[in-house]
Amino acid sequence: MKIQSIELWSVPLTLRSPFTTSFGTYRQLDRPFVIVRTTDGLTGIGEVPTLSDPAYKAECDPYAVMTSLQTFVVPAVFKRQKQIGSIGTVDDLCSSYDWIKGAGFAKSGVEAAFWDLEAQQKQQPLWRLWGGRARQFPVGVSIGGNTVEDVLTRAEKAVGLGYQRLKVKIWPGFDAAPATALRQAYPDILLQIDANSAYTLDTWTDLKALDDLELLLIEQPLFDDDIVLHSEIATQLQAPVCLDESVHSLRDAQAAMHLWQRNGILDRLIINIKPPRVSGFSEAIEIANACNDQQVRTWIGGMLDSAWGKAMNLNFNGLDCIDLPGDHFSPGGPYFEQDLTLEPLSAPNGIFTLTDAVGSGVEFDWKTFGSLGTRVATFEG
Ligand code: OSB
Ligand code: MG
Repeated sequence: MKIQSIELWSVPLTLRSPFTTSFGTYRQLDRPFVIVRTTDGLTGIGEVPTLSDPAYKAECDPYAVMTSLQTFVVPAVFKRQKQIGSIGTVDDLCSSYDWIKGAGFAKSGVEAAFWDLEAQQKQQPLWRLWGGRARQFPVGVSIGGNTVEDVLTRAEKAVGLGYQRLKVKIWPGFDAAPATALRQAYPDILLQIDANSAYTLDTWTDLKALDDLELLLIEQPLFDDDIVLHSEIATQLQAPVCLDESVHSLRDAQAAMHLWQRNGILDRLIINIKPPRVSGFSEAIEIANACNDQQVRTWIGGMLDSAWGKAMNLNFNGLDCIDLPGDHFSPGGPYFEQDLTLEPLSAPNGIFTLTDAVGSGVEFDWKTFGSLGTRVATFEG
């Protein structure tokens, strides 16, 4: 594959309803997109699902991502192409920028565009390139409300649309109330909570009060960069502890497995795999397989991605080793006022079915992309 150009775009997407987490409320998100054009006329599209600021994690904001892409990542790819003539595989691509520490979100956008290109070149769906199958699987939703009433309204919509797994955002002072209300309203639903690292060593014990709600998991209660302390508090909670923010790589996932194993609770470790948080799909697939080898359950997290990003993640769920429903849909219809695929994604009765369509399985809406977005930079080989 010979790259002709790489364009960086910024696309503002407006949420249909605000999304609240322990670290803030989002209404509009500026999304970097990486558009890779090859000399033989193919175009690959990679979304970087940034949030507005680095409150979720370092380098998950559009400013850091654009700076990394423009200054280091994209130049490294062209430098490698100059050295070896072409970027034949995703491995070639990743090795061109492996030396850059961090910048996982930025790298994941370039990698996503390359997978899209490879799928077109081989005329295959992404799930097949990734060793999956045309699976049917249940999907979940994430509820980012800021009052119990708001949470219940969103949940009611989600359950009405057939979704069978609910995740609710919590924080100190807003945990038992929303979780208990959801459990009372839906006694049999798969229910999980996500703290986005809002608790400390003084406050995490509040979560023990939720242990009789039969939670599927408790996601990232402690610090965004911590694995060790999570492995310690996990011994004192009945619900499995799920890591999100603190897993950046296969090595981090292995470290977590080591610690949970040492504490004799490996069956209570769950890992949320988000491709952009781990630099892209190739690392994400390695994590999924490594967890599966040790019977550690995994699921695919979202970042309020556009339908383009969600479609790619749904292909990743084609891997048999992904165990639990992912954050692939919003609770009440589409996330955004204007989205970036021609057809909206749909999961009748909460079940998504992968097809044989080439690439992500959906058509990118170039018209909406062009009307909302701005081209920030163009690099040529
Ligand atoms: O921790 O999973 C998270 C959204 C923004 C930041 C962090 C998270 C989330 C979600 C989004 O829960 C879920 C989705 O994309 O559907
Ligand atoms: Mg999370």
